[in-house]
Formats: sequence, structure tokens, C-alpha cells
Amino acid sequence: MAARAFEEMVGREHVLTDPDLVASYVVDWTGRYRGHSPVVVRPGSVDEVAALVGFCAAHEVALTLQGGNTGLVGGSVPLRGEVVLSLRRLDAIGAVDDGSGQVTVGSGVTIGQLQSEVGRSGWAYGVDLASRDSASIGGTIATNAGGLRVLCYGDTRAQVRGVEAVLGDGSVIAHLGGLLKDNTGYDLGRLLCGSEGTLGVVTSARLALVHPAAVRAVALLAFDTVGSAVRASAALRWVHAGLEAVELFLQPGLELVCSAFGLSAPFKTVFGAYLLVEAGDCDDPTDRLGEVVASLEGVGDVALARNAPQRAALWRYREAHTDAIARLGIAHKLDVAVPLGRLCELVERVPGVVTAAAPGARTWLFGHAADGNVHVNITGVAPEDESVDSAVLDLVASLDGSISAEHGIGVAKRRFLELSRSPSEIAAMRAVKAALDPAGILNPNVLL
Ligand code: 2HG
Ligand code: ZN
Repeated sequence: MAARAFEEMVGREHVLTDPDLVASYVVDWTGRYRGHSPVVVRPGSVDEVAALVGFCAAHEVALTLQGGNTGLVGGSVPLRGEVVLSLRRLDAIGAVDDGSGQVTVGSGVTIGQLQSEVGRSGWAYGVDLASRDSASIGGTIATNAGGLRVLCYGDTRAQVRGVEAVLGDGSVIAHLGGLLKDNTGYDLGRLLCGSEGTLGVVTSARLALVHPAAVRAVALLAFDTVGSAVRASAALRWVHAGLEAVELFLQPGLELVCSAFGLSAPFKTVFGAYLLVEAGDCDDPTDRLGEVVASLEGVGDVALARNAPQRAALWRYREAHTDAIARLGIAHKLDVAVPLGRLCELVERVPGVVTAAAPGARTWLFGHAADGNVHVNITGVAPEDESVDSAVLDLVASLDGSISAEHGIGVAKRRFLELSRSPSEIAAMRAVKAALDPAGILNPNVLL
């Protein structure tokens, strides 16, 4: 019985078989994906992970890898009774190397824990997300998470200087030296970024840190039309140095957030679209941001934060979208990207496409405007009905977009992968998978 063998490897208290304890590990954050599992194993070191994976490869026991379980595409759910491999106990944070601006962290550390730990010595981690207090470093590497500051610092792959990971046969690859130049063949660490747990189990990572801006300015800009908001988001990129975020949301989402959390509306008038803009600098960038905003076309009103509580209040209108939508029931979450020149067309056409596929559905659109990335959330459709997903993703493909900008493919978009990847690319991915996970035990329901 595998559970007995696991107990010998990681200790009895770290092997969960009680259904009440297992329950929270078999359903995803959205509630759209629910599976089942006989056992959750919680190793505490890379050696324990290696022993576990080696055992599972030898006995053909499939594993579902799980970090903070905050993914939105069902990638960490044991849909076919897989053993859950929880990495949350790998939570060590090394000392910051001030010379290189790097740190080595265990994959179970949350983004929030890392931010507060490195913040003590004046550093920050470039990836930030609304789910920062649950999302883990390992999970965000596996999904190559983007988040709120991709515009400024890039995605997770851009922060990774090396990883330690256990491959599908139980062997360990470790490249955590953090050399600033290191051209010695395949970059295995970055290959694991976005591999969604299908190639290896990330146990630690060497991450680049950033110097956070000394002073920040946040403004909420209101526009009559999506078109003017999108044009302004493109213009902002080029006219404002130090821009960290340009986030889009629309009037229905703002109203939903305000009513869900009892917030007052930011403006007296109702507008069509909003941009939340944040800039950082060594001197107060508020006046400069105000000047730049004044030069933009189509701005109907502006709320400029003057202090930290006001900044947080403006951010809340954007960050609370996910929680507000979750209160309406299980949403279909389609995280897509298109070329910036087609963003307006996407935002304008999606609601019609959704209504045509599912007449009773509601569409909620928000996202990272400067990255061409929109989160299409759809409520009022049965979780298992994929017709609306199919209609929206077809539209995205027709606009030369990607069916996953930052959340990954998971199980939710697996059958749509060929909309974004060619047969040769998928064949190459399968070849890599077969080489690194020959028994096919790592996240078998995900991606391919
Ligand atoms: C965000 O940008 C996250 O807030 C979640 O990526 C998006 O809930 C979503 O669809
Ligand atoms: Zn996002």
C-alpha cells in the first residue's frame, strides 16, 4: 500500500488519508474542478520529494502537484484519483545576497511571505498577485505566473535564475548558483517555468529581486469608452518611465465590486471603462503622473491617491474583482491575450460572443491592459458546459491571440491547446515530457 511507503519516507504525520483532511486538497479555488484522492503526501525536503517521486515512477503511481492551490485552470486537482503531492512544507527562505540581488527560496513559500521577508532588507520580488498570501513560489513557477507588475518586471520566468527540481524518474537537478552569466546549454530552470508540473517538481528556486520604488503614485482614470481606455493604456507605456501597472476594468465590474464589498463609487458619474495606473520613482511621481494623465485623450475624470490608504482603496476596485465574481457562483475563467492593437476589438466583441453561445450568461472583463491581457469571466453557465469557452477562445485565436496569457492551460484549456500551438510545437512538447517524465506520472491530466 503506497500510503505506508509514503509514511516511511516523510513521517506518518505528513501523510493524510482522513477524507476530512484530504477534502481541501481535491477541489480548486474556483470550485469548478473537483476530484478525489486516497492520500495527500507532504514532504519536507528535496530528498523526500526525490524518494517519493522515484517510488511513484517505479510503481506507476500518478501524482498531482500542489502548492497554494490558487490556480484558476484546474491544474492542481487530482481529477482521476492521483496522489496529491503538497509542497507547502518546503518553506525555507535563504539570506538575501545583496551583491547579486538574489535569494534562494523553497517552493512552498508564498509570494506574500517572500515579499515581507526580503522587504526587511530593502528588496522586493518582481511578481505580485492578488492571491499573494496563498500562491506559492513553486506554483507560480509551474504556471509562469504574471500578475500586476509584468509591465515593469516581466513574468515569473524573468525572475528565475535557477531551480532545484525532481524530475519524473526521481532524479534531482539543481542549479542554484545564481551566476549572472551562465551559457552552459539548455536552461532547464526556465523550461520548468510554465511547464505546469508536467516535467518536474520544483523544490527550490534562485530568484532575482528588485529594488522597489521609494515613492509611488496611483491614479484611477475614467473613460467613456473602452476604445479610449485601451488607447490611453498603450500611450501610457511610452510616455511614463517607471510605470508599474496599467489595469483595466469596466463599469459592470466596478458596480459589482462596490455592491459586494460595500464600497462607495470612485466618481460621481458613471463611465464605461477605467484604468488603474501605478508609477514608482525615487522622488514623488504624483505630479508627473498627473501631467501625463492630463496629456491623454478621452479621460473623463481622475482620482489621484495622495497617501497609502488612498492608494490601497483605488487598488481594491481592481483587485476585488475575482472575489466579487466568485460570490455569483462558479465562473468560467478565460485568461487571454491579444496583440495590443486588437485589445479594444476583443473587449467589445466578447460579450456578444458569450451571449450568442449562452444567452443567460454574464460577462465580466478586466485585466492587465498594458500586457494585452484580459480576464474574461463568465457567470451563469453550468461548470461543465464548454460551449462558451470554445466560442471565446475561437474569437481570441482569430485575433492572433493566446488562449492563456498567465494562468496556464491546466485541465480547463487542454482541449483548446491547438488554437495557440501548432502540431509541431505540441509534438516537441510531448517529446520533452517523455524525456523528463518517462513514466508519465507528473500531473497527467494537465496541459498535454
Ligand atoms: C488577476 O489578475 C488574476 O486578478 C485573477 O489573474 C483573474 O479572476 C481572474 O480571472
Ligand atoms: Zn491576472
